[in-house]
Amino acid sequence: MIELYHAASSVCSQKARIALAEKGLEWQSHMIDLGKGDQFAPAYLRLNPEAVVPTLIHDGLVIRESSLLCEYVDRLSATNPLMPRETSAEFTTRLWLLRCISIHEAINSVSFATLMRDRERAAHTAQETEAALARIPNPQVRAKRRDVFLNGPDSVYVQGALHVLRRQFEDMAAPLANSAWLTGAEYGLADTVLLAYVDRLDRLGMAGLWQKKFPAVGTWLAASQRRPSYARAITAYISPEDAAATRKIGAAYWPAIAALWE
Ligand SMILES: N[C@@H](CCC(=O)N[C@@H](CS)C(=O)NCC(=O)O)C(=O)O
Repeated sequence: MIELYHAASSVCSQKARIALAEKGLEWQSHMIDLGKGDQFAPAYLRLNPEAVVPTLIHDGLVIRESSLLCEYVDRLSATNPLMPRETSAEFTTRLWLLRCISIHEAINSVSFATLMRDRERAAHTAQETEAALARIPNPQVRAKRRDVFLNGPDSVYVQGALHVLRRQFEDMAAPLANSAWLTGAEYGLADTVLLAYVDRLDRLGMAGLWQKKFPAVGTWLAASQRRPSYARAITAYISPEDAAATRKIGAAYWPAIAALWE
């Protein structure tokens, strides 16, 4: 049996659900409410000591790290193989899997400096926010979260994020000039693991990051969003009200982000 501990709108959880949907696998859901602090429950910390989602359990094996988890899921069935067989495409994919760690951090920085910052301020006092930050196990993660909440788009973490994203879009746009998907004519694991990150920026109304300079990324995003896996793994978990609220907050921050991008 496949069990997935995940959160509704977390990008890494979306990634895991996309892979499961692409493979057509059945799985048992364990929802973790990150806002309520479910990730700090002792039983969950035993599975994932850094208090993050997703975590997958299969036949007693605990898999953390969403990219690794997607690769593992790909191996569970022969249906719709996602890892390319050809060596060069396989290693291009492997590089994207590694780069997802810094891409995740970039998306996390942009999200927490904008959307999550406003949500946090609306829902909690400064003291409550400090108490929540104190529960984050890694002091570096805690320091970053505090900085983006305090400085918003002026945070150095946002500048670092935009550096990573520019490289990501450049390196996506190059192959997409010649093929529909990142590793060729066939949809693959690189497409699977990058979708949720680009989609988050799209949902924040920040498509201006690629529209002018990297339009092929927009074409790829639209094609990815048309796949049935997108509706099952992402849209199904976000209410229209939540989607509208996300876009509204993102739009308010967009001029500050756009000024850093030019
Ligand atoms: N590199 C990890 C990152 C995991 C991660 O940071 N997940 C976020 C959600 S996307 C999380 O659980 N954050 C906990 C929190 O916000 O308290 C992965 O890809 O699985």
